[in-house]
Amino acid sequence: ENGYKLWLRYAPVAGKKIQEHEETLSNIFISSHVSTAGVIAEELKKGLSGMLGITPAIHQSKKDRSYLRIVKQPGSEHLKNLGKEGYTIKTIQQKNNKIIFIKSAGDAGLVYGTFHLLRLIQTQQPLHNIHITEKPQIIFRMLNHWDNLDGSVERGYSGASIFTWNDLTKDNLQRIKDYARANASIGINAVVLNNVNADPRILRNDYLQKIARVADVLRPYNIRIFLSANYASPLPPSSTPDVIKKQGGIGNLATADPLNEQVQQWWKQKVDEIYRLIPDFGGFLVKANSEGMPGPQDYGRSHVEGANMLARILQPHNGILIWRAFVYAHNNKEPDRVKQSYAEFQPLDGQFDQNVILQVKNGPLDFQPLEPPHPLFGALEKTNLFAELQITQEYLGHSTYLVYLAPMWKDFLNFENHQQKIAHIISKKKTVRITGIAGVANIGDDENWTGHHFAQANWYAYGRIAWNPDLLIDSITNDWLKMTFSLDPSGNKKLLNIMNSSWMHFADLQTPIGLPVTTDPGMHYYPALKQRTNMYWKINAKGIGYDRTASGSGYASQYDAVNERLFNNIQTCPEKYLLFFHFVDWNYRLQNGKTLLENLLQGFQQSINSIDRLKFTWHSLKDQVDEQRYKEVQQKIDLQKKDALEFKYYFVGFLHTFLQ
Ligand code: BDP
Repeated sequence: ENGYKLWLRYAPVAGKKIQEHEETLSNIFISSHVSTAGVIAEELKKGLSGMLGITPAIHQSKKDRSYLRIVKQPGSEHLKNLGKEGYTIKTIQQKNNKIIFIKSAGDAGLVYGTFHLLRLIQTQQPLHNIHITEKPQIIFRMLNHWDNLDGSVERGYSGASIFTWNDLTKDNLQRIKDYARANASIGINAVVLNNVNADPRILRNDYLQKIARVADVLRPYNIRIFLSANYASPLPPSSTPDVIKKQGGIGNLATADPLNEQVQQWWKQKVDEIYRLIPDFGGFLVKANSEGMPGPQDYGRSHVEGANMLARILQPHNGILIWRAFVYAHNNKEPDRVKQSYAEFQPLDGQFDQNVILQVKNGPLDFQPLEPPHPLFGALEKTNLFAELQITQEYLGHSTYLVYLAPMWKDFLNFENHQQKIAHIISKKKTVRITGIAGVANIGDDENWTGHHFAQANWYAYGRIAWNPDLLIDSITNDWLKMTFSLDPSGNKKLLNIMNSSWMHFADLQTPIGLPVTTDPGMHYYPALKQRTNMYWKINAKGIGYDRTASGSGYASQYDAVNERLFNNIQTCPEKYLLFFHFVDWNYRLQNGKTLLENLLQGFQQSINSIDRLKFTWHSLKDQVDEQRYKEVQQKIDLQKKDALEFKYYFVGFLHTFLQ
């Protein structure tokens, strides 16, 4: 096996629990007028033949027999309350017949219900007495691809882009279809196809035509397409191609000023053109005035003016405008860069239009292995907010390290600010209409999609969490393990434990006690410490860290009063964030009674030990895993060990230069 099938392997399952339903699963009835009937039938055939060796008959009418019935009931009050994506699955016994119902008020809900039933079989759950009611907790469950038009992927570690714009053949479309199946199986319903550092050419008609073909493939799986738009698109093309991303557009105007009428007209025509080709187009994602990208501030206009202009043009089409809060403007005078985003956007609360969404990274710095949650969560009452997570392991060992990110995301979602858990801030509508979550994808054209076989788990877990941020991690991980491998229960348990602790062990090495940005400035992989001092943290003979308390940069005051107090005080600051918020003396004693230095060294060693345990465990599962995947994972583990050891030696050596 090469991993291409992801968690949709549909490997044979045996056992009485499933066998007693074979007749039911061999006869499928799908009610008429289900626009997704084709993909539902196709998936069931694939799944049931793989797992149970049966080829189900698809019936148009119901007779007196056992059936799997897939029924759309738009009129049912109960189903309407679950929305078009919600569904129920229920088994009933009618005379001698066992019937499994999947019901929804919408076509999408039936697709999700089908994947759920297949998952129950894959994970060998009993089917005789099920009564499931599901409804997504978050409206937009997105993937953000950072894919470029030339096929490269920014921060991608698993090959080239799967969106091959120069060569969109049938084969590529098949891969895109498999990508859609995988996404639908975990509830992802929206994808941004291109990099936030947007090449303006993506909005050219020739590209839009190709995108429309991709949209046709994704539509039956309930996935809407979004595009990253370059704010300078109305400008003429740049004459210097190497800076095409940052300067120049695809138009012929002299300005991209959002208050200019011609600019507005340009965007209106462009948006109309897009909707003619892709009637269910979702909208734009914009990175503006950050890291050199153009934006309204280039013309003396605010983020509000910039975003609302585009939002008003998308609004009649039911489109939304997602504006990123990740702003590092070169002209910002604030030395502590983590303060910029909140300072810029918190005062704008209430000024954005109703179809504008602010997309905020989980942390204030930049997708670090460990950093405190962004203080904007909970601080905006009248602004739609999407959380942006990173599935690709930019700062988390690329596709070389086995790092399972679900525990990190859970930690973020469980954090409370302004008396609310982030999981609820992003999922419960109070004063805003639109909820959402975005994950920067780790998908590429590698055979196994994600480079590391275990990185598939991050894509999987992200989708499940996006559907329901309150889900328990272990249930997600267990499902993934059972669907991805065919291990005995003790093998599953061993891997579950290793996966769950992998994030903290990684952080112990690369973000120890909350010290962020320890890697090189380009790749964000190899250790680089000297270059990272001053801007991100300080180090000298006395200690290490960054003082972000009231006596330092004052960043802690961007949180609510409870967190501010907690973080400001070295005694109460959670130790995992200690060096993020404080400059700490080498001899300061942590809760375990050991000094800061001792803790750092101990963490490094534990991190290395955890890789040894991983290696040992993986080896013990050799007989249970197919050869190709076994070997490929083993090779990754060896490389991880080597690179982690180097990281450790480098780090310890660096620290010693400051210690007498
Ligand atoms: C940083 C990445 C960079 C992205 C940027 C962003 O290093 O490649 O363009 O974030 O999110 O993490 O815009």
